[in-house]
Amino acid sequence: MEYNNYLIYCISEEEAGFNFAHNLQPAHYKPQLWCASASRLMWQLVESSNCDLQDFSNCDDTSFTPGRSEYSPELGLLGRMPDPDEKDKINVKELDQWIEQLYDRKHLAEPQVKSLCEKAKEILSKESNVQEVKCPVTICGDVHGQFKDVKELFEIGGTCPNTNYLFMGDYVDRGHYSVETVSLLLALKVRYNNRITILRGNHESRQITQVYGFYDECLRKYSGNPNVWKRFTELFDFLPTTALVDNQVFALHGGLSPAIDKLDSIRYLDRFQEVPHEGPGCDLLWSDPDDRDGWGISPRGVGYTFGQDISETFNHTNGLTLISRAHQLVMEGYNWCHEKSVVTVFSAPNYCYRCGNQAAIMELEEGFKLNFLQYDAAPRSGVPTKVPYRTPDYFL
Ligand SMILES: [Mn+2]
Repeated sequence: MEYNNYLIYCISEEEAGFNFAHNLQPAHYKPQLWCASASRLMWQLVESSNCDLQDFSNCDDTSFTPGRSEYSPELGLLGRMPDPDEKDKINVKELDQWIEQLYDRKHLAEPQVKSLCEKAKEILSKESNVQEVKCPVTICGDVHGQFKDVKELFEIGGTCPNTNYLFMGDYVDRGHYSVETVSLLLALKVRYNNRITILRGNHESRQITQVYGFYDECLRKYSGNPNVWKRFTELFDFLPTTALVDNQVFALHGGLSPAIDKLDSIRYLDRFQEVPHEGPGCDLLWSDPDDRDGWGISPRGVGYTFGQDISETFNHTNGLTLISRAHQLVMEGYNWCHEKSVVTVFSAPNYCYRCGNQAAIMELEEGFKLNFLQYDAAPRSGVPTKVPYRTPDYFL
C-alpha cells in the first residue's frame, strides 16, 4: 500500500485549527504524505494561513493505516486523497453535460447516478459536521422536489457558481421531481465544491423517503429498481448536519437540542449513519422554535421545541448572531422569531402545489447585510413570472 495519496486531517481541541484543517483547498494538495504530531501540524497551520504544506513533509512517522475517514486518536481523521489518475476521471465536460441535462429536468441514467454519488461522497466525507462557509452566500430552505421552483430560485438568486449557496436540507419528498432536484444539487456540489454547501434535512433519510414520495419516485423513474434510491439514501449519510457562516450565523435544518450547548459537541458527533430516532443528531434536524420559553415536547413527536431563552443562551455561548433554519412552512417564505435571534427560511412556494405560500431565500452579504428575496410558484402554464422584490434587512 502506498501512502503518498493521503492527507492528514487533524482534529484538535482548538476550534480554529480544526476548521482550518477542514478547509484546505484542493489547490493546496500535493500528492505526498505529511506526518507530524497533530499538535505541531495544527500549530503551524494556524500560524500561517498561506502555509505551504511542503513545510511539513520532513517527518517519517508512517505508523498508521490510511483509509476513508478513519479516525486515529493520535493523528485525527485521515481523509483519502484522490490519486492523480482518479482525479483525471472527474470529467468536467461530462459533469457540465449532466448539469445541463438536469436543468432541462431530465434525470440521469442509473450508472451516472452511481458515479455522481461516489464523487459526492468523496467530497462530503471531508466536510465537518459544522461546515465553515464564507460570506457572501445565499441561504435556502426546503425545496422538496419542486423542480420548477428550484429553477426559479436560481433565476432569482443567480446561478451557481456565480452565486454561492447554502441549502439547509429537505430536497426530496412531496414534490414530483425529487430525483432531478437532488441530482442537480449534487452535480453542482461535485462541480463547484467550494461554491455550494448542502446540509441534511429530516427528509434525507431512508425511513422518511419511503413514506413521503422519494422512494416511489425512484422506482417510477428507474423501471421499478430501488438501486437509485439506495445510492441516494446512502449518500445522505454523508451530508453535513450544520454550517457556520463567518462564525456568526449558525445554519441547520431543524433547530437546537437539549443535549448540545456548544458547537464543539456537534463537531464530535458521528453523522455517518441514518438520521437517529432520538438524541442530538435527530434534534438538529427536527426541532422547532416556539413562543414558550424552555424546552417543550414537539407536536411532531420527534425533536423538541425551544424558546427564546434557549436561542439567546445558545447564541451567546457560541458567539453567534443568528440561527438560520428551515423545516417549517412560513407563508411569506421567511419569518423572524425570538427577537431576531432565529430566522426560518422556506424555499418551496405554494408548498405541495396547494399551500398558497410565498417562498424566500436569504442573501447574506459581507458586513452581515441581509436581503430576503421572495418569490411565488413558478408558472405552470407559460405565464411570465412576477419580478421578485427585495426586502432589505439588517442586523449587527
Ligand atoms: Mn423538514
